[in-house]
Amino acid sequence: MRFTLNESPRKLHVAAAQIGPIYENESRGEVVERLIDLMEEAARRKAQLVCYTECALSTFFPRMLLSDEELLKYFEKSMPSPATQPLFDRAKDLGIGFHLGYAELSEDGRYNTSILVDAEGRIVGKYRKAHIPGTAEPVPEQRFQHLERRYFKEGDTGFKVWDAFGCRVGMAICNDRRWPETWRCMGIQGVELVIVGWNTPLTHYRKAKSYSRLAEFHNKLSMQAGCYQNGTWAVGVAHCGEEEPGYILMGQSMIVSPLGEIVAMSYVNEDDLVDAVIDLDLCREIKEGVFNFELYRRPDLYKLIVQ
Ligand code: CDT
Repeated sequence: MRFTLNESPRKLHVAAAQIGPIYENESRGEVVERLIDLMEEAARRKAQLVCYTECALSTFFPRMLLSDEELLKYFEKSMPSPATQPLFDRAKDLGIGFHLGYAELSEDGRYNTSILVDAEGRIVGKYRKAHIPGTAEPVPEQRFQHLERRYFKEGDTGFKVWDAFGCRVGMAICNDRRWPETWRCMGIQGVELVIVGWNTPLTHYRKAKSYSRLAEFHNKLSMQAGCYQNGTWAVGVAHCGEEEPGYILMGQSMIVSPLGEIVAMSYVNEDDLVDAVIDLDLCREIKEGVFNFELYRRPDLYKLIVQ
């Protein structure tokens, strides 16, 4: 069937709920209140789905070397947890769906996790971060660490997609967005909306020599290429700002179209809401065109990728 723009388009109103600095002494309750404020603003704008970032409930603790006991306070043992129940309740009252990233403590270990919650408050999807960056041991010469490999196990869920919000939704977490395999695994399953939260410390980029000036460019490059090459929309959501003197997280929460264009982006490094009404049928123009996988992909030549 030929694709025609505006032929009974499927529309979804999405919002990226960017969160600014979360200080170490801020309680979980205070953070959840900030998230609810953003949700209420999303509802006022009539958004149907509000997306929060990676590990949205606390300061970005992987910068610190913590004991197992100290670590516990950053993790949720259940979802909804007592601290996040008010977020679930408010969402149900408002009839809005949401995406939330959090640090998960499960029986088989600690994961960097995200969930998708429908407008009735049901958890309809769960994803555990696959590409865990940083180190397991502190790097002595670094003032700020990135100890995700110490605190989180590598995710075991793979890249699934869910039929929700009238489309096919997938999730990825921060570093995952830089990997084409993340996008392609979801692309092959017909994804139409990818939700990604991030904590990207510019501190590391500043040390990264040749590409230190390119942090924001690499963010856009990954998001825009992932969308275009798989014909999908994406909502990218930052936890940003100066969390402690000298420790700065990148912003740039954005909504990207299947054509690879940024249609909305935050220009501040604090709590902010960026929203757009997206036309899901626009995905077809790419999926049935330049990236028609059935017609043009050559998986027989791609075996090296998984060997
Ligand atoms: N949270 C996360 O995955 N951050 C990484 C940067 C890690 S720098 C060691 C990112 O890809 O943005």
